[in-house]
Amino acid sequence: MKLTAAELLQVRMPLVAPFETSFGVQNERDLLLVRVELDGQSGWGECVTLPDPVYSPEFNEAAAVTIRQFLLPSLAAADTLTAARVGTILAKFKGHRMAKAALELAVLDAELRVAGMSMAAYLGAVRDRVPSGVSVGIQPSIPALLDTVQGYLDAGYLRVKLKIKPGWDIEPVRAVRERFGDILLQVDANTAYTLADARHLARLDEFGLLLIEQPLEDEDLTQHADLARSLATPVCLDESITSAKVAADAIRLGATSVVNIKAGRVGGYLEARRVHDVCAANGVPVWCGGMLETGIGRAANMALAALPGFALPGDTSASDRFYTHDIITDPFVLDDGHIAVPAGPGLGVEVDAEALAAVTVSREMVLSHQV
Ligand code: NPG
Repeated sequence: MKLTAAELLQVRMPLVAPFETSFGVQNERDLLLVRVELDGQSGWGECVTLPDPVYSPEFNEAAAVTIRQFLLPSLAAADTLTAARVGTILAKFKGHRMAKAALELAVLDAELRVAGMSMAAYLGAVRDRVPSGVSVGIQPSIPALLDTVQGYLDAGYLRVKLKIKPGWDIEPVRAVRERFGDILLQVDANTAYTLADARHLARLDEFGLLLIEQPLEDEDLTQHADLARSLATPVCLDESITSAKVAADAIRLGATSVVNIKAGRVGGYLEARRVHDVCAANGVPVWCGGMLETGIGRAANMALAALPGFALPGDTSASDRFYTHDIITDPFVLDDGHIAVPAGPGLGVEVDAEALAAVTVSREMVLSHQV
């Protein structure tokens, strides 16, 4: 197949409530969508960058430039384009994994729609529904936190992840554990601590958490290994794991005993599957992370989370966890704590043109040539 057209969209989706992490508060989700045409067949991809480089070095404007100036021209020059070739074609460009992942997903969607195959089947999914967890941002107070968690448990979420940072860690976790008893509970620090906090973080051990996610800086693999030795709570890496190779290194070092897989962070769903495979080969359980995706990225995450190694509920929540109006015709809903994995061709979801237009800030044809 040949890339015949590509479009870049900036969208701004209002969030149902502010989402606060150790790197800031989001009131809306600004992100990029890409639509490609392969021999005339449309495919959609989502770029999970944020407006600022606070979670990873990538950010929206940089991703747009990278896609326009480097990535799309290279893909357009390929005579035979398939998702499996995207990574190799783009390998000469360093980094920019989220931008690459968005394009690979769009190509894969188009390719699978032509083939009549679902993304779940393509990746090797073994389930038709996935257990759903929810990520709870830093709240203004402990009573507000308890109310928020109560709401999610009432909705049926099977696992709760609390965002933590220095000053908002031991007491919120204690309060949730005391109020809600034996729920599946984990915490996410988004790199907010240093190894000097090891004794403080060990105070979380008494709460029987599933894991503590990314306590230290992205590059601190050895320090995560040191920290892991001083905690009973399992350490799970997110930001640090940028490829299957890094996952293998982190496991070997003892820096991580559980892995959060996000396709954007590792350069695409095919590399995400390789991370899954490396972890499975080492007996390391994985779960699917989330980046406040629209229905497009969410559909792809559900397919990924249906692979056999995804042993823990992921941040694979329903569309209404973040958005009143998703941009797909059938938003993801929670059913008995689970979300159905799309079974139709490609992503298996359809973009709702009107809903998309309502949140589109700009839309530009980046590539359109005669074949
Ligand atoms: O359910 O989509 C979701 C959000 C899960 O907490 C979540 N994501 O650090 O994992 C994270 C965090 C995040 C969101 C990070 C957006 C970066 C951007």
